[in-house]
Amino acid sequence: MNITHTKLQPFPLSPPLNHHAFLFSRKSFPLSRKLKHAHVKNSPSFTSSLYRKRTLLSYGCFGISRSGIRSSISEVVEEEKQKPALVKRAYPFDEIEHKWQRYWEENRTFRTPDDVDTSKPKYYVLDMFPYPSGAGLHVGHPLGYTATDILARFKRMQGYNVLHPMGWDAFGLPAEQYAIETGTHPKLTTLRNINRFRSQLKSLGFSYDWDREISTTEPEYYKWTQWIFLQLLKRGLAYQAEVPVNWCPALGTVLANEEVVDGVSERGGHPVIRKPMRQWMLKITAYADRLLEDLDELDWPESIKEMQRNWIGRSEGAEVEFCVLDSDGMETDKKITVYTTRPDTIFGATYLVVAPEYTLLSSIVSTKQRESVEEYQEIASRKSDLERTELQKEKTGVFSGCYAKNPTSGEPIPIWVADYVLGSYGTGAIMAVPAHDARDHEFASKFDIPIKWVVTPNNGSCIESVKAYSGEGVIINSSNMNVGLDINGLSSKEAAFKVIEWAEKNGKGKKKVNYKLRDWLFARQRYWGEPIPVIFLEDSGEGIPVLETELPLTLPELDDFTPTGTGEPPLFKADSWVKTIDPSSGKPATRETNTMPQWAGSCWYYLRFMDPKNSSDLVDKAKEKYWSPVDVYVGGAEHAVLHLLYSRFWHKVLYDIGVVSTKEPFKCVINQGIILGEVQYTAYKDTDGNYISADSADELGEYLPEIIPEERVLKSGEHFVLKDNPNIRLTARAHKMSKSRGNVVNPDDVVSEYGADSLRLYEMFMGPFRDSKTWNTSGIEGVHRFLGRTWRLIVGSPLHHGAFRDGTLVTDEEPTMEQLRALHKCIAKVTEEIEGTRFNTGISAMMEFINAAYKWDKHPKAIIEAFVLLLSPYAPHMAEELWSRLGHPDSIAYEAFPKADAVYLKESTIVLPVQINGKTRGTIEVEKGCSEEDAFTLASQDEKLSKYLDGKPIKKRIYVPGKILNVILDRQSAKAGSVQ
Ligand code: ANZ
Repeated sequence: MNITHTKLQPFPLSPPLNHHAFLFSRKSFPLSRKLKHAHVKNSPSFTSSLYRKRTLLSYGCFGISRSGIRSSISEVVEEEKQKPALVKRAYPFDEIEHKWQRYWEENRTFRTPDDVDTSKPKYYVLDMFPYPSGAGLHVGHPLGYTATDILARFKRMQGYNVLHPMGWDAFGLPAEQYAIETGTHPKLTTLRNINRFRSQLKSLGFSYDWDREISTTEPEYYKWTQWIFLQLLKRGLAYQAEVPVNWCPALGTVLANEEVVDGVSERGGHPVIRKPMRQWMLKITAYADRLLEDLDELDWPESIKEMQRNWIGRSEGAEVEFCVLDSDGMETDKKITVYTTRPDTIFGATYLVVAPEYTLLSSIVSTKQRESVEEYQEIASRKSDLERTELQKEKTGVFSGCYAKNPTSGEPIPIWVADYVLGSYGTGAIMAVPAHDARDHEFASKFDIPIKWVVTPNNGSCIESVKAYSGEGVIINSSNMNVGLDINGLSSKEAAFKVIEWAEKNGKGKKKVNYKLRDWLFARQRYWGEPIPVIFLEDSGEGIPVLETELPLTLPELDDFTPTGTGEPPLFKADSWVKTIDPSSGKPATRETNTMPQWAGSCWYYLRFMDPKNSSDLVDKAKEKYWSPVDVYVGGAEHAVLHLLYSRFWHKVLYDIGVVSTKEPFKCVINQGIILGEVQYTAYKDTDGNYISADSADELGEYLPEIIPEERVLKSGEHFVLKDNPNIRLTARAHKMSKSRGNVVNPDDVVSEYGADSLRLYEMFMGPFRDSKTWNTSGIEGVHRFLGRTWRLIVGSPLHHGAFRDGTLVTDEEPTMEQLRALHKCIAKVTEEIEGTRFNTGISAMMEFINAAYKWDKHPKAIIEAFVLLLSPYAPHMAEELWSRLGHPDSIAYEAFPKADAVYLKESTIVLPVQINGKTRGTIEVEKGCSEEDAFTLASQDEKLSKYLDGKPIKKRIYVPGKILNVILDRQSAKAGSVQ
């Protein structure tokens, strides 16, 4: 196939976001007061039993009645006196966690076989795979990963075949920048980072099928990324165009949008200009309608769907031609076609604006204005689209020296050049209607251009004002019978329709649908990316796709990653790789030296997980059919648009060519909330060093802020104040975790301090999964205590030497009704909350259960086993250990998840008010269908009621089942009795 360098103008309107913005530093975990306390508690001088006592007592918050605690407090205090100090944690999580991680690894417990029994239902739960940054894992990662892990484990236990894989989105800028700075090959950096990420993830006990691990940087993987590119090329969906890029002359390189800050390079602060360069583009616009329509059927957050709709930005309007006039005011054969969504306002178009990069501009500009126009073009070339279109930005522009004719009014109107019109949208030219468009109004006012009012609000009020009226209404001042058009008195909608009809009839224009969506700029002038599989014949420059049989086209080794200085990508330096021969003609050729953007590899990785080792196909058809679509896809909201839109686009192309069987890749998408750093308290001081209360000044910015440690802070009502001076109010704010603020929490530190199960549980317990949440170290202590309590309930207290006994304390008794009720209530709640991804409230249910269980004398095995099963998706290490101690030789991972039995969920007792002589004296708890006799017996046994009834003669009893028991005493015979 031939590829020629065509000259096309589209380019993305908005800068691509940094795909995986997980570039957090690995900073040492800031020891909060609470954590330091934990260190004290861990010190050998602190006795085990004292710690246990503290832990038990501190569980007041879970509502335990002390009398119900199996080991009473007095026993604990006794133990405390007798035993040496050895135990240093709530339960031996470190031994347990390593042991079970090893077990899972050795037994490949979470391996999803290649040939699963497809008669069983499937569940594909996927995390947005990370960019393995040098900073290692951040506590934000495990939030989503724990949620998906709970879902994966839960579904396995419900009998589903579960696909729960993990991999690395490992091409990208940071590794390349690091290579430029240190000379370390990106391959090495990437491998090192991947190893670190993998071991961190394993230390959190996630049940990934590690046999399916993939990295976008592996040739076996990117062979298929390149293959997809060739399919796009075959279908005309990949093409080349001259598009403006960020060119930094001083650095001699093209910069990514994220490397340009305020018009200068992030590194070195050198000026950056927009310069047209040959680029690969993908025609995502060809799929705009389908990408829009198919959103409706997805179970995604409404906010993401709306963002995608806005990004695609479908608008309906018209293209209308304006004829360019010569210096004598005569019509020429040059035409300017504008795109407008308001054809109803056409009589009010008092000037035209063309973008500075408008291709026809140089052919219409007058000699007198040429110099100023070129100067203006040069300045505009340095601005980003975002800067140009900012509403608040003062409008700039220059007259082209030339006029066009308004086809409806017949009047000559000036043609201006202004950068608030973008070359990449619509036709790059607009009809400006200053009376009804705010930007046009501002521009016309500034440059003294006439403003003509053509729409009046429906109430007919006078509209001429200092501001544009941009609403719809009734058309005025819009009739010209010379051209056969009169829209006066029509509504905006009717008028728009009539203008389009008129334009189509008179060959002046047509109806037009436009999209904000731009074609996707699919080339980077970078080394660390997938090579684009195309060669160019040296003689003709003709582009030829690399044969599919030659894929993967591997990235050549390179020692020098620095820019070439000419704008050619670094791959240009790999001379022997670049120079090649076209296999079909035998002619000398050169390879494409641009690489693919980081988005490429992440567009289709979810498919490869279904069949990661397949060397002859991207994915086996039957496997794809079984596993597609992804049932739940969890990740950050920062990928709401680009990643999710690009992968939907590729998926649709793959659907069209029969590689995939579903129209959409991700059935349900969930965004986890952001984790903000621990709350920071700030006090403010004036220039004399005196504290100023935060509520006493409007503008705190003038004062000197001072971070106040938590131990110096007191909560006073809704506010926080200085402990030693409560008149001074502080500000309390949680900030995004960042290296510069020093509030980054490292999961490794939390794991070594409290264990992975505690971290998992804490991240789920922090608040609703989708909300942003504030990190709070004392919160981990809370869930850690809960796990410790669970452990001690089942295994018992530590022995005198600090170790825990083998086995458990469970008994073989039949469970009581009360126990069964508590258990089934917990099963129902935990199940419902996992299914609804409300993990925090699922944990509360388990905490309630443990509180209830502490009141029981005996803990039947049947009850405890079921609880351990419930706990296992959340705290899998502890659950495995307890399960094995309960006598089960196999992993808990595939045991059936308990089912709530409705019998135990019915509330069968009621509270019955008891009256004595018509006066309510107390209540009794009775079975729903309780007889009068039983109710009376219970009332007479009740401590409070018995004193009214004891030995007293009864005249009659009034009993309304389920409502009331009224006992009328016989006063007469009581009196008579007393006389006798
Ligand atoms: C005349 C007019 C009158 C307009 C009026 C608006 C209000 P959306 O909805 O975003 O598609 N426009 C067209 N091309 C443009 C470009 N390349 N750069 C900047 N602005 C451009 O917006 C379409 C409207 O935005 C068009 O309708 C055009 O201004 C402007 F009372 O035309 B309108």
